[in-house]
Amino acid sequence: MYDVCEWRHVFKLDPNKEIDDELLERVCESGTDAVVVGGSDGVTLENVLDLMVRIRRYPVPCVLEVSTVEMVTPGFDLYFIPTVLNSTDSNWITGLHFEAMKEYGELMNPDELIIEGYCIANPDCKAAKLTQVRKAPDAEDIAAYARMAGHLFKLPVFYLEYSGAYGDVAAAQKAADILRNTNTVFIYGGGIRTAEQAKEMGDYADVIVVGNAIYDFPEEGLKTVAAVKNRV
Ligand code: 1GP
Repeated sequence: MYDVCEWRHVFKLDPNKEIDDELLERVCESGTDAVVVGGSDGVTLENVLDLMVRIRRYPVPCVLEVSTVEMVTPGFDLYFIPTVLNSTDSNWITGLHFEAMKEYGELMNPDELIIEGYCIANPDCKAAKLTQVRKAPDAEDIAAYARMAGHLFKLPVFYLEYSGAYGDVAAAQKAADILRNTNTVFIYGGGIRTAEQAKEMGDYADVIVVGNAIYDFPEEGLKTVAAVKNRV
């Protein structure tokens, strides 16, 4: 069983985006700790399966981040299940989770399921629109959500999500301070394009997520692995 507590870096690939075999090989063999398959729109069982089979050629751990019940399929090492702590729509907090457990709960291996307490901090991103996050949480709000995840609900993961935009480093530092002596892994994602940004956020987050950069700036994106994994 893979231990997310030991991870420092993951790439998140969108099943709704094209990636050629050569770049996929470089991603999977980059030394990253895992490849997460996930996206906010255009995600189908077909494109999830297609990407999973291609990633499976490599020994890197392969994770499905579930955003719809329809995309769930066996074959991944782990399943990350977001619960959006700052959503205004209860479907994204517990509603879809209830439906999934009712329909598929008996078939799921609880050891492979990891709930992620999401705080979506970029209200302009697709995930924010989908989950009805209506305002940007400020640094104090983010600190409170980190406390909810780490101290109150004691979730395995707190995910500070700025998808598409580089986030507030001071807010990440504060979240890291709050989560330091908890069992909650602090994941940061959003707008990391360069090794410098990876290192900056990686100084605070336990794990950084790199998504769009792999498609838009692959050479820079690939350098983010060494930036956090080779930290002394
Ligand atoms: C998205 O947090 C990830 O869910 C990564 O964000 O695509 O901006 O790197 P980017």
